[in-house]
Amino acid sequence: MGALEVRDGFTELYGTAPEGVWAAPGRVNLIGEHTDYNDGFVMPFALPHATLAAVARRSDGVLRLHSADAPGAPVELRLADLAPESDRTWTAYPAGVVWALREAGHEVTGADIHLSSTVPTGAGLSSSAALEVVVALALNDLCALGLKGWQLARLCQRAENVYVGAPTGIMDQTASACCESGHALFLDTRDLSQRQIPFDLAAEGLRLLVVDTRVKHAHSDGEYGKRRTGCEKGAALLGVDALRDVPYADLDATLKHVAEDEETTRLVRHVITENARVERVVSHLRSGDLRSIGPILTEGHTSLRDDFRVSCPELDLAVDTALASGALGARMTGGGFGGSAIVLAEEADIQPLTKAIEAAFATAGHTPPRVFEAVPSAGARRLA
Ligand code: GAF
Repeated sequence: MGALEVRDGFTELYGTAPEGVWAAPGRVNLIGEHTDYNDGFVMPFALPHATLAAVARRSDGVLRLHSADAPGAPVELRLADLAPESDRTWTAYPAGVVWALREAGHEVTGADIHLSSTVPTGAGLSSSAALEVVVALALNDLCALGLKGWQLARLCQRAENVYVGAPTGIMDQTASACCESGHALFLDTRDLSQRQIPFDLAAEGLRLLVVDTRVKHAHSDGEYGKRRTGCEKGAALLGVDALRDVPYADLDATLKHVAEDEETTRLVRHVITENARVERVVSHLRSGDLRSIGPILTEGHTSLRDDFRVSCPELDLAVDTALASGALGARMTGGGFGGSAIVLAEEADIQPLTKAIEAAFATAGHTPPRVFEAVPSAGARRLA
């Protein structure tokens, strides 16, 4: 759905035109998984798939929310009644953003919002962050709050952690708010310092596929939180603020230190090696050597599967089939437990590779995957 349709949808619903239309994208994470809540490095890029919001301010303390993807009348909420963990439906994400803005002292007095999204939900492609960021950006513009992208990302993370009750890191919201077309975002999640790294696959004759396994995942489920707690335990045992503080050069000595605790050993090893993988990928991209990142992506998958244990049979099948069919590298992306894998491949190999993955899923009796090409696209912006 384009900006005009969302604008018209708003007018039809609320009987008056919106003040503007905004967009915020979903993301793919190239490398740096489960590092963001360890103060580590990540490297996402924005998808062309985005959530659009047509918005108009109100001054009566009422928030009305409607989504083209959830038919029915708008949901009407009173700002004074917004309370953490009071809502288990999709409206918790936009309402949580309004709550977080007001909690931070920003003057938001109400809004009418109509949304429409092309970001697949539950696919590990940050549909929640896109929904949060588009609302935050619209209100930032309309209420002249003057917040920068990284500040909006922090507020959206707070909405998700406290209001929705999902203990996620900061990567997805920052990716949606700050990514740029044709680039991957090298982000230090400790201080949110960022570098835009040119990432032009087509110019090198390469393609990156997303394989949505259609196995739904949810971050508020316990497994994500358990990994997070396990990493915190590892940091405490090692006497550091966060696992980010352990240099890769100290890997062996560090693992000896926690060797008696098998689970902590695995979690710590993943985070330390994954941070190093991000730095290796950045260095290859800086020298224009895109093909060399393939094996690093695959190493990342092995680490997520065996050490962090967040993969699933469908993700492993997508990765293994892609590699057996000539991919340069492949890995699961996002939180895991379902969701999507990414595949880096030569342009000429894309069609046979896609067919091989579809055939492997059919043979295994899995739901057919949704396979599409990911092109690094623009971050959140005003459309109209
Ligand atoms: C999810 C979370 F939302 C992110 O913060 C991040 O931890 C990711 O899983 C794993 O890298 O997308």
